[in-house]
Amino acid sequence: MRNFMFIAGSISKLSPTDYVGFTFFVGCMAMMAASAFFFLSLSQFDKKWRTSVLVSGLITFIAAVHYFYMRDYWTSFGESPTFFRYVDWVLTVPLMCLEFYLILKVAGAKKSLLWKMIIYSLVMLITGYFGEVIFKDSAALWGFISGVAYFAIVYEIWLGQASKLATAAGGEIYKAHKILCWFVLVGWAIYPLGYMMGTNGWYNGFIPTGNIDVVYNIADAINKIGFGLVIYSLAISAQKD
Ligand SMILES: *C/C=C(C)/C=C/C=C(C)/C=C/C1=C(C)CCCC1(C)C
Repeated sequence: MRNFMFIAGSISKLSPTDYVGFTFFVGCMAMMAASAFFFLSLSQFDKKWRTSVLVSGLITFIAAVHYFYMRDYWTSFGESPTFFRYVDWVLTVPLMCLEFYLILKVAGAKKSLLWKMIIYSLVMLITGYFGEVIFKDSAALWGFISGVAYFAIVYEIWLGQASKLATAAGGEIYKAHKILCWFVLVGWAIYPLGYMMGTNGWYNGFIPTGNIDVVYNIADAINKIGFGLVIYSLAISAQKD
């Protein structure tokens, strides 16, 4: 009994009134469930689609592990686990760029497209981290630079090379690409809103205040699981052709 109590005591407790901690907890469970779903579905796909679905599972799995630690960090210290958050993003966002490349490969996507998107995403995240953690006094400036990199990604997939490849591919690939484009334009736009809630800048007057972690947690669930499901449905429908 004593040992048990020791173990229970050493795991930081989630208070029933801690709604922020609750979103970390639910986020962790949702990411774990999604990973199991994607991994267990792998054997039904042929080689061509297996990699894409595998990457969907890796994205939610990496997030599940980070959410496990972020929940504990939040309940232990009552502070935003910003470092873990950005480590998670630096791993998962490039994997989401990889998903675009993987589905467009059949239409002749080149490695250079993949690298371009990965570099944009890293610039977006590293400058975001600078503004949120290291150079807080100039958060608005770093957020702006990050926003430019974000729009470079939006441009690339909606109007640039990636969009031309999707049009050339046509059919199910075109449809899936379009849905992923909407995720990036609308779902990813939640993040800069969270950033503006949590940092000081000219925007403070008209951005509602609230908990930044709740915003990021909701955005992660929508984007990581949603993205994976789009890839999963594409794999299902494309396999029938
Ligand atoms: C799974 C995690 C995802 C899809 C994370 C995406 C993160 C962003 C799109 C973050 C964007 C930001 C800006 C556009 C400006 C302010 C700083 C950031 C990093 C929050």
